[in-house]
Amino acid sequence: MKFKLLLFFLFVTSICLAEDGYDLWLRYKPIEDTALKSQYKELLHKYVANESSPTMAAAVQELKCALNGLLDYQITTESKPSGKTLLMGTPENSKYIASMKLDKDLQKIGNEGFIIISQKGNTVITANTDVGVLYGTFHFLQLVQMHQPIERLHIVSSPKVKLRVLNHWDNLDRTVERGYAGFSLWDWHKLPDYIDPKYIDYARANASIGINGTVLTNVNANALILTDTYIQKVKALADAFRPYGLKVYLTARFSAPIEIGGLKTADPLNEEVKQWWKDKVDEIYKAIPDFGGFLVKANSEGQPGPQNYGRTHADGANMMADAVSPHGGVVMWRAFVYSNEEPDDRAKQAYNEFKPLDGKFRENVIIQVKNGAIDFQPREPFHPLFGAMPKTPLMMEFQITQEYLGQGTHLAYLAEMYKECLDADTYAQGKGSTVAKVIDGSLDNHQLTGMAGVSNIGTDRNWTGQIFGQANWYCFGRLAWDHQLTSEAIVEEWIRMTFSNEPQTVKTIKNVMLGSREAVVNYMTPLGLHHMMGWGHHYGPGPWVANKHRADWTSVYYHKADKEGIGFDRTASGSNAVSQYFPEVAKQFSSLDECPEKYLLWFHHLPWTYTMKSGRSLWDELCYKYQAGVDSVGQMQEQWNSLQGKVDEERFDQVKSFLQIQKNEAEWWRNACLLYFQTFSGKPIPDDIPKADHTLEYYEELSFPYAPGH
Ligand code: GCW
Repeated sequence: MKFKLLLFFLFVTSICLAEDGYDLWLRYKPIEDTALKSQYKELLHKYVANESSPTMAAAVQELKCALNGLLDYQITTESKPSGKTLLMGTPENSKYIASMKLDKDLQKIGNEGFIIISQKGNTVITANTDVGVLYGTFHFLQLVQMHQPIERLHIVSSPKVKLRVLNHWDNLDRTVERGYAGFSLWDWHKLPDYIDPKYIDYARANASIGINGTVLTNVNANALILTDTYIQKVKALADAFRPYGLKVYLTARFSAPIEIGGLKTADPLNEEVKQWWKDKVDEIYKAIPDFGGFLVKANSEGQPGPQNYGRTHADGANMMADAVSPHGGVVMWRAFVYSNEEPDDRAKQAYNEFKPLDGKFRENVIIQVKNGAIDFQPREPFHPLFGAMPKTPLMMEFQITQEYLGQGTHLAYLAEMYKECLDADTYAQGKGSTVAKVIDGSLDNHQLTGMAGVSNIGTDRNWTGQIFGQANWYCFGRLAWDHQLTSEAIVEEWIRMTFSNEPQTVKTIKNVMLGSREAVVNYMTPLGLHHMMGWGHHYGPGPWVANKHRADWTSVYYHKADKEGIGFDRTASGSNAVSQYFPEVAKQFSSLDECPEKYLLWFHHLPWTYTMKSGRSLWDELCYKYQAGVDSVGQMQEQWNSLQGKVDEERFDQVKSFLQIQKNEAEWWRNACLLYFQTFSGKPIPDDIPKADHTLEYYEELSFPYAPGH
């Protein structure tokens, strides 16, 4: 009996302690250190704020909820500051703030930045706009969550890029293309009448990291989203998100005038077509006055576009831009274009297509370019378009969802990948012309700037399917706000808010996360290999994928392994893709001595016997890289296991199980790829690398017809 009681007690305790991840990094768990708690309490006793706007009300609500959790205390409102008061507002909505002479700082921060300053014993969170105050409030609460001192603050912060948007590849039937966290958050069938509380938490989470836009629908677009019925649903979401500074955008299917408009053509130069888009846009703005604009995938992977009518991407983009321009909207036009019919190297095609159009786009068009020239691979060199279109604003497109990085389970902290690209030097205007400077507009003096992240969010209780997926949503937002933050600084914030402030726990989780993306690169596509995943679903290894209806969707197109060697020659003797980079970069990538080994097989086809910097042959190095990836996952597991009892059971167990899946799959990648490449190299796999459990044929025959996200 006693035993049963004990079991019951243990069960109840573990339920109480369980955390399902829903709260993300906004957990607001009680601060246990009583001294710290009373320090905070002293300064956070009372607040003064004008709560008349929905955004100010949201900021105050967040403050109350957070302090209630963190300090177990209800902060009370006052009519005027009297020392040790938290003062929130703008010079417009607070006469106290207006009298504070903060003009110098306020002039620096634009429409969305914020100031947090200690003055006369009060703490002031201010901005030029209410949404700036909201961002400031979240930042302030982050400091408290991280147990930072708040007595003497002077923080002035503003975003480096203007459009900080999530791209949801969500379909109207609620499936999500390349989504591994359940179904789409948008419950279209119940909209507009039912506003799921999750929508509000989604908006809060985005606001907490400064994300200010969301493209609700898949770039492989469905024209129905532009019909009246759906516009009403989109309006309901826009209304729910508005207090949090989150604008909605939609993907526009280029052939919509035919599909839902009854026209015979979608030719962008046709007057009727132009009028149709104008009318459609007017209709949208009537319902949603702050609608953000359109994101368009055109003439890519079967999507319709201006080229169907012999027109250019500029013709198409400008036609839509003219429609949204009177309302202040923008068009984000994707440069992810390539065609099977085009004989040139796929890596060159976007540049070939877009570079000549530089300067031909309307002012409210921004070209959205993926970080690399192929497609969100675990590692790609930066896209040659960055820096190459000085007269056109370019925005970054990163993938947050892990289509090619282990999908729903693998732990891969992506700030490492984002930073690698942002910090890369294009040499467009000499040394120091980084991709980040192209993106933030400073290199070519553009005002319209942006960064998009393909969302990893779905209906799973913890939003992203795996807990560590949350870190990628988080770091995307933080880098869109400030690309100068280091990946390490961001990870520290996230860990402290998501798990714990306990130093050893922070250190251990950091160790698990910081090398995780490199581990994935090593066990999937080391040394510059790319595009070797399974057919269609992209889950698991498929270096043997060949003889399909599109050569550019096969793996052999990219690795070009043969008896002699492996790799894609993109130097002057091959496709000459290197020539699309500025000379300094082209020279580096072309030269075998200077090309970083991490990009070696991206740019060079080399013999299996080629001597690497380590002194090993290319074949041996490849084998050891795969093994290094597997070993890293083993180390991640060990580190994680040491956290048992230090992080809550539910999340501990999920991560533990997922790391085991990752380990098994890392071994699967290693075995499948090495056995396959061995058929060309003809060389032995070094003895100290564990033998594959199965034959190559076994791996080749595995099939996953129901892999999620496909
Ligand atoms: O990465 C590829 C994906 C497609 C996606 C496409 C794109 C939305 O496999 O699923 O389609 O890129 O970015 O348009």
